[in-house]
Amino acid sequence: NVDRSSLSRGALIVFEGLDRSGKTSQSARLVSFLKEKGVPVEAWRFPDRSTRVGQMISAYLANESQLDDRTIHLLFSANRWEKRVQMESKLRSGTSLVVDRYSYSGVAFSSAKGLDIDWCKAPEVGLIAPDLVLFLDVPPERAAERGGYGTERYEQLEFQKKVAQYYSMLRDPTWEIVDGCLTVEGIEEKLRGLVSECIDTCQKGKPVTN
Ligand code: DGP
Ligand code: NA
Ligand code: NA
Repeated sequence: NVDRSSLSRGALIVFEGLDRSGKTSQSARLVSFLKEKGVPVEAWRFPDRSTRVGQMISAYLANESQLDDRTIHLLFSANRWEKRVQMESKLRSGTSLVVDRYSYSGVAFSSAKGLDIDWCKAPEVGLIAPDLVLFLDVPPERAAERGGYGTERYEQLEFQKKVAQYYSMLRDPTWEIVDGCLTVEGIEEKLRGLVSECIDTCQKGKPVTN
């Protein structure tokens, strides 16, 4: 006898937003909530700095290395591609993934530097499509006030304003825009509702797509 529950797949849930929008803490809170409910789930993030490609990205972000804009764009993309097989097998085995940044960051941050948006999208084609994108919406000025930016390359107000403009061009029906200026608990509550619905739909047989 086949256990039907083992056939249901996990959901690919992606957090997007500007630096300091609260993605990292909200994704951690969401993962603990789902784990407590007994949902099989893992917290992922991109860039995944643990791989060799990820280490090159990390050095670039820390301004320890200089790379051509297209070169670093392709490294960020390669960092997602190198995790694709594992991502698909997790989802198919029933584990949901909550991912802090994905292709939308790839396109928004590189387009904000002036690269052609279609060129930026091309290497992302064929990666697994998210079931739900949770965009934490915080105006760049507000994000900048939050304990200040770190010292990484993109953490500057003028640049973040451009990133926000490109993000707004990338919205699609998988997106839910969540007001990132609400209280931590208010945001958490909204996210929980959106995610529970998404996980249900995936369990009921929504296919995994590229
Ligand atoms: P984080 O570890 O989430 O703080 O991300 C590091 C920085 O890199 C952050 O400023 C966002 C940026 N970033 C994330 N993914 C990509 C990507 O695919 N391409 C580019 N150009 N930047 C990215
Ligand atoms: Na950052
Ligand atoms: Na972050």
